[in-house]
Amino acid sequence: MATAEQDAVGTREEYLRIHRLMAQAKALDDRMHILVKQGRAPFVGSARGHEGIQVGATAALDGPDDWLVPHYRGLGNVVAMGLTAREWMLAVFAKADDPLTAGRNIPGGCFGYRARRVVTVSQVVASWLPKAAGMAYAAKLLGKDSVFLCNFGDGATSTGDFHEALNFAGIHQLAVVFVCENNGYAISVPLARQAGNPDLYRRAEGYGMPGVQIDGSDVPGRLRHRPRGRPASPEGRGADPDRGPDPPHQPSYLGGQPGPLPDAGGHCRGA
Ligand SMILES: Cc1ncc(C[n+]2csc(CCOP(=O)(O)OP(=O)(O)O)c2C)c(N)n1
Ligand SMILES: [Mg+2]
Repeated sequence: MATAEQDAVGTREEYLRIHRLMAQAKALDDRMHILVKQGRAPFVGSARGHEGIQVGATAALDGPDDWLVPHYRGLGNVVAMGLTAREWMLAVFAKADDPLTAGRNIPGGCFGYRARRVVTVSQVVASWLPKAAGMAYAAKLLGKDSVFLCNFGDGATSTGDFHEALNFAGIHQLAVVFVCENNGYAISVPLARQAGNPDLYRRAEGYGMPGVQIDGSDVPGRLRHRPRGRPASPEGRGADPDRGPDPPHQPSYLGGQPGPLPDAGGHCRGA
């Protein structure tokens, strides 16, 4: 899309880092498809087409107490949090040294990684959204300067958990960034069968939080919507004259469109 015409909002180093992370996530994801076809891996919840929105959003999560609350499709997110290819493969091949689940779960299905500030992800669609709001509430009560990045799909927006989480975050003005990765399908169910209004980002207003729609492949656009307007480095926090001071706590909602998955209809083998 019109990425090349966007004003640069990040530094050269930041763009290079993001590009490297996106390439790493894509390479790992491609390898997963190969391993599944070879019968050597049981499952891939593919992040294909989601690399931009996942890495772009996560790369802006730069505080020492910031946490990722990922989607089961969030390989790009966890790579951006520092997960290495070796660590991922230890999980895929169910090795005891697997730092995600000690080799006890389907790859990418249900895992957490405390050392990298990755909260445990679940396969139960949208169940992690209230968790993100609850953790942000705890952080607020404890006076912590934490931001929680919570990613989910378009199908998750038709669950009760979605409503409860955003409602709670809006009431308490919690530091959660809800990112909807809208790939147009919940397995085989198209968005038109999930939502009467396809502009999912507009729901944010109803919960008392700002909502924006962004092109999921537009990484500069993503950086423009950093969590709480944070600049790239901890040293630079609060120093950006264009963004003004950060509010202590404020939820926000990004309705991203990463572009359709090539095989969005097939979930378990290569979706
Ligand atoms: C509560 C619940 N209902 C149904 C399922 C089966 N299921 C797994 S993925 C999925 C679709 C989710 O779609 P979406 O939120 O758009 O995420 P995507 O997979 O497209 O990234 C469903 C219905 C589930 N895992 N959990
Ligand atoms: Mg979807």
